Amino acid sequence: MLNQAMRDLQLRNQLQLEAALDRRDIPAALDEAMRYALLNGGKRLRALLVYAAGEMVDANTDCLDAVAAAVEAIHCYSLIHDDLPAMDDDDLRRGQATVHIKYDEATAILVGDALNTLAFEIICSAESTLSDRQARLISLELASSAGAVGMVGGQMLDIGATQKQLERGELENIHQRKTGALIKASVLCGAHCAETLTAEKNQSLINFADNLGLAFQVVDDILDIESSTHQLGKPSGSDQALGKSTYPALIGLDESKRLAENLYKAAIASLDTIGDNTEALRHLAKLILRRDH
Ligand code: GRG
Repeated sequence: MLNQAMRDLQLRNQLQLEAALDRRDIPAALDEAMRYALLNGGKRLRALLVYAAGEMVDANTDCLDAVAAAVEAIHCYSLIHDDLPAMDDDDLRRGQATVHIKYDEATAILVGDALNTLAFEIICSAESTLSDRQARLISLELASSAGAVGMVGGQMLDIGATQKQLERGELENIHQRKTGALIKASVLCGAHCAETLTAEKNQSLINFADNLGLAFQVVDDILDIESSTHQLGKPSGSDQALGKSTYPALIGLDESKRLAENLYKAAIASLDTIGDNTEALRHLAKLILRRDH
């Protein structure tokens, strides 16, 4: 389903991440583990969302490169910490041993910390492509979506909800924060790379990203049941094994599929009000809905 342009952007993002590590004098053991985690696979969907939102506003590609690399660094950190024994305790990610299995827990914690801060170094050192205002806006968006109000807060709620029966609103709140927030930030930060969006179009983009972010997590819940460990590159069925609250557990598999479809349609309807240059965002939204891993 990925077209050639998207494969090119995945590669571009990979090279940007590699260059960000190459440019820094990182202690050898940390450098090796960061490369192991960051440069080995991943669908790079968040980077693709950055480029797609940037295409919509005709943004400068160098600016998008920095934002896409930053977003993937934060995402990778979150996966490494999520896999730790104190959290989901997983031993497989992106088809390979998780960082704490390959190395050790201390290394995994430090790789996560280093990737999280690397993201902001990348944004703040891109002075030739980002204005100070853009760097501030993008840093704020990334920090708030990844931090206590967003992803970290969602993870905390998720841990607290283990083995509990949640109301639908509570589950939506967790999913929006834990996964939706960074997906939304990817779209909005891509658009921040140009300053051409009207307030009305910006709101439509927010609506698109909110719906897409939630759709992503609903699909993830479904895949955890329907896909194999081999397809996912991480253990399938782990949500149920860990007593996690998911949409299929709460509303059933068929209703979850209908919900994902409806969220996708709502996302696309928001793009309809934006108009031009939204093809890449539409394509990615469909990819997120129809993905099998
Ligand atoms: C530890 C602060 C902290 C947060 C963790 C993101 C997250 C919060 C937990 C990950 C748990 C998980 C598997 C959630 C499902 C949604 C998700 C983020 C899936 C992984 O994203 P993909 O499918 O992964 O885009 P790739 O490997 O393709 O980049």
